[in-house]
Formats: sequence, C-alpha cells, structure tokens
Amino acid sequence: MSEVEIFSAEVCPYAQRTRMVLIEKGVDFTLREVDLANKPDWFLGVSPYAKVPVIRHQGRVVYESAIINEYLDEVYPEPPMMPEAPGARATVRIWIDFMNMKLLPCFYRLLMAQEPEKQAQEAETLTAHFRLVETAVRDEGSGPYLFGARLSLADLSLYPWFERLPALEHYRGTMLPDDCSRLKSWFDVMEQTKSARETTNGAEYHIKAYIKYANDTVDSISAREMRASA
Ligand SMILES: N[C@@H](CCC(=O)N[C@@H](CS)C(=O)NCC(=O)O)C(=O)O
Repeated sequence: MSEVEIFSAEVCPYAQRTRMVLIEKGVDFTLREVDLANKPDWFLGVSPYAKVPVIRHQGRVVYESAIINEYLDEVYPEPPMMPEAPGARATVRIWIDFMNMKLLPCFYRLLMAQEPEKQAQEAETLTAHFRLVETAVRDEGSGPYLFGARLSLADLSLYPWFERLPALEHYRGTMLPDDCSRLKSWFDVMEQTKSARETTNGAEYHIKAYIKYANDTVDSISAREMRASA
C-alpha cells in the first residue's frame, strides 16, 4: 500500500495539480478515480466538500488542492517546490491565490456564459488577468519557470488550465493574448516536464469534457460556485 492515497478524477484540473506534485516528487501513490457524476457514498465520507482532489496520508485527510500541495511539499521536501526566502514564498502564494480567486473563476464563467455581451466581458477580464500574470512573471526574473529557475507550486497550479486553453478557444475563440510571450514560452517548457507528460490529455479530450460547460447545462457543486463567483 502506498503512503499517499489520492482521490481524483481524470477530468479535474485541480486534481491534476496534485498528481503533478506527487509525480515531480517521485512519491509512490495510489490513485482512486472517483466518478463525479455518480459519487459513491464512501467518497462523501472522505471528502468534506464532496470534491476532488483529496489525499489521505498517515490516516490524515487533506483537501483543497493548494493546501494539499503545500502539505505535500512539507512532508516530501525534495525537490522543494516553494522558494526559501519568505518574500519569494509570499509571491508564489499571492499568484496561486490570484489563480484560485480571479483567473480560474473567470475561465469557467467565460465558458458558461451564453449571452454575447457577457462572453465579451468575461473574455476581456480573462485577457487582463493573463496580462497581469505575464507582467508579474517578467518582473520577477528570467525563468524559465513562472518564478525563477526552479519548478514551484505556482507552475503546477497553473499548468492544467493552460492545457485546457484549446477548449476555451474552441468554444469562445479566446486565446492567450499574443503579447503574453513569456507565458507562451513557459508553457512550452512545462509541456516537457515529467508530470505534464504523464498527466496530460489532448485538446479533443478537453473539448469533449467541457461541452456541458459551454452550453451551460452542467449542474455540479463546482459549476454552481463558479456561476455565483462574479
Ligand atoms: N477549490 C478546490 C476545487 C476542486 C474542484 O472544484 N473539483 C471539482 C472537479 S474539477 C469537483 O470535485 N467537483 C465536484 C462537484 O462539483 O460536484 C480545490 O482546489 O481542490
């Protein structure tokens, strides 16, 4: 039995974040795939928010991908995925929080928006969010990762949605703006990481997975929360 059990769903970008951390750290883990459309009763006993990812480690249940990932970085410190200096650690946390609170909700609201005006408004906001990240990353240094020469939790927290951008382009025509060249080259580097290669799904997979978002018929806890996030 592995030390870490992860309750995950292949389709879930938040769970992908955590699978990527486990892979980059070389942690032996047991993957428990959960059918989110038919959640088993036992899963509701494990996951307080009825969401994936959740991990179980030494009898302790940890949930919320950003918190799980910091927990894993503390329990399995090699290779480190947070910078050493407090200021640099704060920067990584600020941008993970920005992703969770601003960028990702906007990504989903744009996908679910049906009226052209609402789509245009969300697309404009998302574009502005991408430009903010681009500027922060440029200001911070040379890369090739978001915040320096070493892979951090910020990289693994953003990658899964960049992998899904072809779905956003397919349904809404929205892409990463051309002037975000630093983010473009970052994505090329990220695609080559072991964890991306082992967890990635192609554009067709994501396009299919987001059909219900794109016609706004998805009825999940997460979708309801994203609709209410504006
Ligand atoms: N804030 C959570 C979000 C996790 C999340 O939204 N997971 C989705 C799948 S991508 C889920 O399990 N949804 C279950 C549902 O909506 O019923 C995290 O970072 O872990």
